Amino acid sequence: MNVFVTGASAGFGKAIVKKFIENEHNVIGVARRIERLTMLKKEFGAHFHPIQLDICDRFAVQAAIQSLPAEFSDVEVLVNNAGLALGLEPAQEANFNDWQMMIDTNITGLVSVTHTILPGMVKRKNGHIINLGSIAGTYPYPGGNVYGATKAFVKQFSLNLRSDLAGTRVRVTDIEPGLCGGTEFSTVRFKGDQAKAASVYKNTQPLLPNDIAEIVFWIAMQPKHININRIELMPVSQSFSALAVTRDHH
Ligand code: 8X3
Repeated sequence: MNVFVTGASAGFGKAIVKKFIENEHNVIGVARRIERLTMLKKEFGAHFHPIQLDICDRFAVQAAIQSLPAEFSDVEVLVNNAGLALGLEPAQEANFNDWQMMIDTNITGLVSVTHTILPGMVKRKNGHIINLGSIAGTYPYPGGNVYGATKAFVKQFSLNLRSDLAGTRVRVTDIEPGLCGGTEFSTVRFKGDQAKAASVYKNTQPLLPNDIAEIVFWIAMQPKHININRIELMPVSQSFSALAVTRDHH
């Protein structure tokens, strides 16, 4: 099977690549950082095809996918994993460039890769798009503003794709994880502030990239007549809290 993974060089992406390679599939791994891709190529060998690419560059996405070597060109599983959160400030204090970057990557990048790969899947009557959403796309939290909204887009886009793809045999799944450690997610969100990033996971046992990779693989390995629409998971140490009530003091 040919599996196309964005954000392949670290975190969930790297774990997903590893899982499929270990199970003797071919993986096309997309990432921006060439030195990391080179290391992955050394680690994974002939079954791994690295592409250095920023998924925000729509024309580069099209060119790269159109020029895939023949043995990698029929993509059966697309894992739209690349994405990021930037900042946790309330909306009125947020940096607009952070918002733009999240929209560019989590929405525009994801739809541009999907738009390029999907027609081939439909033509071959064989394909599975697995999107990485988030619990943030369902549950609002302070500072989640645009990040959560991009993940709500991913969720609804996934469900809407299913509507359009009725009768094509192409499957679509949205995976919605909660607190997950062992990735660059929080370091990126807090712009390299390691202490702040670490505090997110302090005294908890978060989900780990391998947990996500196992689930992605399980979803992709379901018999062809089964579509997992959405799957939401959290570590046991994460749960829900009450709605906020503001009280006036006279
Ligand atoms: C990552 C989970 O809780 O940081 O999407 O939004 S959370």
